[in-house]
Amino acid sequence: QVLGRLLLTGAAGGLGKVLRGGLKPYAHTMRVSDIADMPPGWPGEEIVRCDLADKKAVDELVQGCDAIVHLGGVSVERPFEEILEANIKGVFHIYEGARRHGVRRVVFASSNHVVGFHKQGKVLDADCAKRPDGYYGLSKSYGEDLSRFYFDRYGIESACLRIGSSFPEPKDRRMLVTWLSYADLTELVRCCLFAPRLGHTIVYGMSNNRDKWWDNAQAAHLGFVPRDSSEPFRAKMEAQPPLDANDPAKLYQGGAFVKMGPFED
Ligand code: NAI
Ligand code: 15L
Repeated sequence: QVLGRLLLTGAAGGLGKVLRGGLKPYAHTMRVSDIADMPPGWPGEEIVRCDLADKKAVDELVQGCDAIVHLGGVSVERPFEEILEANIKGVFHIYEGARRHGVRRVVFASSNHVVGFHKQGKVLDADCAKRPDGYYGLSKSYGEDLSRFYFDRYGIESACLRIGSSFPEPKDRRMLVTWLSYADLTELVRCCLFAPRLGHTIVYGMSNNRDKWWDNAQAAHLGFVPRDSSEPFRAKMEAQPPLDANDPAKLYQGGAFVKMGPFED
């Protein structure tokens, strides 16, 4: 299956670079966008510099696209004002553009930080209470609610990917549980783009790791089967000094994010 034109936001970022290559076989044209500079593309790519906080620019960006993979925004905990522009206004502009231009499907990069204040070891499903662990997690929680509204009101289908930790390798003990390999990320996004029925799906983005805090039973219709595992990195991660048992970064699923901020002027 191949889409006509796919919009990829956040294309200059870590995961954007991965999906810019990884999704290439699945779209005749890929419109890749970021506020940052990007290296020149290949035939079949359209490079558009765009600030997600600029409603008119995002409206033009979305026009003519058949589906959207929305990765763009601030990807770590930051002062609320920064998050408001890039993430909260940004995701609203994306969905408004989708509504206005008839885009029927969006894959939204949410985050495990929507549920970051649940205790480590507890197993969460798609219906668990949200417990955002900061302004960043709150912005992703807003994006999930917004996408639900656009599905209920306008029938725009979305997958909200509660991505764990997607990097070339896990970086610490927590990421032995939360790690999502780049290959599994690419496959997850592919499944979301082409599932016959997506509706509004919440799915946790994790590889087939030994220990699990998340249950994707409610996303079975995606047909996503993670192939990789963090296990080959276990010895290296367990050689790192352990955190104190009472450290909030050790107690909560969100790890160190739960103790970032507040940000004073
Ligand atoms: P990243 O920070 O490397 O990439 C984000 C991109 O968004 C950057 O290229 C940045 O320039 C762009 N951006 C920021 N503000 C913008 C604005 N106002 N307008 C347009 N573009 C803007 O982050 P990464 O790791 O690639 O993550 C991609 C997405 O996945 C993000 O939404 C992040 O929150 C989410 N995510 C990533 C995880 C990970 O482990 N890498 C885990 C959970 C969620
Ligand atoms: C995220 O949401 C961040 O974007 C990423 O940088 C990681 O810190 C990840 O979560 C994580 O929780 O490990």
